[in-house]
Amino acid sequence: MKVDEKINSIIKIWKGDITTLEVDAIVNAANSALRPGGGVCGAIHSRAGRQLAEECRKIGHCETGDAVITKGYNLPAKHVIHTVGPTDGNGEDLRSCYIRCLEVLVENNLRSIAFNCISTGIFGFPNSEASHIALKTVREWLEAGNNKEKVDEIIFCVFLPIDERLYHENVDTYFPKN
Ligand code: AR6
Repeated sequence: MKVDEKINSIIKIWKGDITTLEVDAIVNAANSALRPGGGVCGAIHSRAGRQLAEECRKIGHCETGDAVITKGYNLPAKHVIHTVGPTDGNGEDLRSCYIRCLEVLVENNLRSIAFNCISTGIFGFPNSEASHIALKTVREWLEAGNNKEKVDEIIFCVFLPIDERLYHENVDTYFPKN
């Protein structure tokens, strides 16, 4: 993987609560019925307020590996991009979540996004493999076409110490500095 300073300036690893981030869009690790659940989904819905659940109810459904966008309501983030990760450890579906979130971001003329570690909580995807898929997929997406000109900031929001460690260990493989 070659060094690309422009790409490196776009990505960040940040540890903490995704509901506090002032970005164009935060990613929700949703369920296919788009109902308020537990984990990061529960945290996003409680901070956003009841209107978020109402907009999700109108949308109704999201397939595994796909993504849909709503407003952010009471969140500091302007929008929420809801993606449904795999429940069965399917890496292609997890890869698709990252790609669809980025596609939905740029289709809506938005330029900053924060991902959580999709599927690695309640859905049980192995943390290490998930971190490689997240970093590799985002790198490949940024390399494609002129995608790196279309976004300003992509944050990998890690919440657990294990993910903080894995992302810091693996980031240089996909985003080498020199
Ligand atoms: N900020 C950032 N990351 C968080 C936060 C937070 N406030 N809270 C948890 N995480 P999970 P899944 C991390 O379980 O595995 C829900 O019920 C968490 O540590 O939220 O995709 C949905 O409705 C983990 O790293 O999502 C679905 O039914 C990551 O977020 C199902 O759970 C994802 O863990 C989705 O399960």
